[in-house]
Amino acid sequence: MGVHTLKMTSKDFEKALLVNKFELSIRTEATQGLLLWSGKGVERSDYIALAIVDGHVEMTYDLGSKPVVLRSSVHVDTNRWIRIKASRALRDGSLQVGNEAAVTGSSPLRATQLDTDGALWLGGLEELAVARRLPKAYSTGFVGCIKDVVVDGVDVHLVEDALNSPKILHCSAAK
Ligand SMILES: [Ca+2]
Repeated sequence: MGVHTLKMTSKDFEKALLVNKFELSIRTEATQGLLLWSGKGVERSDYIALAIVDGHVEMTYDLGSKPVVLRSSVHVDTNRWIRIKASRALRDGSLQVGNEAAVTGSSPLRATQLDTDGALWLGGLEELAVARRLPKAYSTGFVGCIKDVVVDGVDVHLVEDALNSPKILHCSAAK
């Protein structure tokens, strides 16, 4: 379905996470746009994010020491469905797009916990101030289709689980 700034979360309280695991399929022609964001919503704090930057998927996270950016070499602005698998365990991140080998990286220094407000955003952020230090793509809403979202091994129901009332356009299944 076409997604515009969905706020997803099961419990709305602060969490300190040691592990994150996200899987989703996207279809888009956009070269820029935020796919997913989880963080504390204030400047200079922890976050983890997936975005399309110049037609490539980037995963970036900051556990409190310094941001890490993992960038896939696969072009995703092809209007074809493609699967994205992104995970982080302590300081180590992994991003796999389509059939490519996973791109990996590691956060420097000692921080190992992602401190968040418990919310997970899909397709954009309502509060964009946090994206100021990041490339413009992170403050750009995603235009395209997202389906089959799995967070920490659990299927996410984009309509039923949304906390806000986003405008959602259903993508044609035939395309
Ligand atoms: Ca932290």
